[in-house]
Amino acid sequence: MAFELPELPYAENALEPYISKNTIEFHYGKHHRAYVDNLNKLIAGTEFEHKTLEQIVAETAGKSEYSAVFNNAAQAWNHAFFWNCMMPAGGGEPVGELKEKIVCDFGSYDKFCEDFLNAAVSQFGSGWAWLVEDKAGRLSVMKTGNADNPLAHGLKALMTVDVWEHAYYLDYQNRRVDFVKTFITNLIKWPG
Ligand code: MN3
Repeated sequence: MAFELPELPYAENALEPYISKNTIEFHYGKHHRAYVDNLNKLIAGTEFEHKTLEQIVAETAGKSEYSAVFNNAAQAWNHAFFWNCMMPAGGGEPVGELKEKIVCDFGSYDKFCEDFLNAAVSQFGSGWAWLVEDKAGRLSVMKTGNADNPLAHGLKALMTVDVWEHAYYLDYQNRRVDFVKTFITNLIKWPG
């Protein structure tokens, strides 16, 4: 049974003017699709064929002999998660319990934004910035390179931004900082 490209939770132009339809067409339609297609080719007839994406990521993380499977499985998971971390007219502070936990663990929502922006901008080369929760329920910000993600480190991902150049270059060129600031202010969809 092969993995399928999950449907986008909104139209390809729904995040304009912050992320263009052109970017989504390439990012979702080409890049995300390629990770899913490559994974299906890599796992056909192997022990991973009937496992979930989460299982494949956990079981191949850090194992060099499975690096291609890990990279494509993790990127398939990361992108499916990322699309659901954004919505039209999103952005701004979360509410309720998540807001309270952010204030408790970061000191303030503004401090969280500062830490998240710093992680996203300082990730050298391709990767991701994340809001994660550890097994004790404590929140923190992390950055990962390439396909790496919190699942591979036993952490729960709550929110992420893709900082591979393909995520922003058509709209923001080299201005990753402007893309991430816009993501925080206008695009985030908080969990729950
Ligand atoms: Mn991407």
